[in-house]
Amino acid sequence: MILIKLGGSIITNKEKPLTPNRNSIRKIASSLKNVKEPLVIVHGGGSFGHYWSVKYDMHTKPQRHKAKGVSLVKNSMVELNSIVLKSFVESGLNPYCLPPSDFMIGNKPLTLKVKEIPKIAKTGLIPISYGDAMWFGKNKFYILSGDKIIGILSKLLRPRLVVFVTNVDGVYTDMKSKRLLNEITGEKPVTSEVSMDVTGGMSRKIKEAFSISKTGIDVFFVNGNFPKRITNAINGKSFEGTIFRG
Ligand code: IP8
Repeated sequence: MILIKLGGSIITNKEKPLTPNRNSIRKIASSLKNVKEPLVIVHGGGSFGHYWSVKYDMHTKPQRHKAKGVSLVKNSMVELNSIVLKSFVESGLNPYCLPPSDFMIGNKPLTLKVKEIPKIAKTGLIPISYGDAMWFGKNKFYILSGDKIIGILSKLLRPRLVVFVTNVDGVYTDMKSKRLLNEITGEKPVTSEVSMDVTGGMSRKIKEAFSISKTGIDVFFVNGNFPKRITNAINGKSFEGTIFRG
């Protein structure tokens, strides 16, 4: 089984609130048609979920929040998820909507539910989950990042490999020289990034990728503007991007 994170940066236009990047979603979906292994996908919030999370000051820490904010964040993610689902159907794939509340309670995964996900993927359906505004309990809500979901699913399901798809070529040494790190084996790279994402952007991804790779799973970072790089990484061909060697 292969786990793919479609970052908000590639499936939405982060400069324009509530604007999907339909072209990228379609191109990625059609290239995934060539993957013969079961797939599980998680997508991020981009200019949908993050737009409202920033407006209503919602973060990953469970807190009391305005009902309006929770509602708008959640609805925007459902909307983005349906755009992704529709595009996958139009590309001849069989997506299966999987809200994180289906397999989480509070901020903990429901292991028995999570273990059913690969079984769904093996039937030819593609479970598609997403970062969301989640009920925590005790009148509190929190923002669950898609990257965090990737970490949870990797730990419990041990996919063959994980791919983070973003709108940049991979992990850079720094944003100034933009030198691409091809392979990361030892120390976690330090990034200096100012993020507009309430969940932490690239730093959060690197943190998750690093700890997944520490459990022996290869984690790739590729640019979704070139969907062939996704399939090349999956098929063990040479690809442009970054690998956190498992
Ligand atoms: O873009 C967060 O998911 P991410 C989604 O994967 C929301 O961090 C609701 C902001």
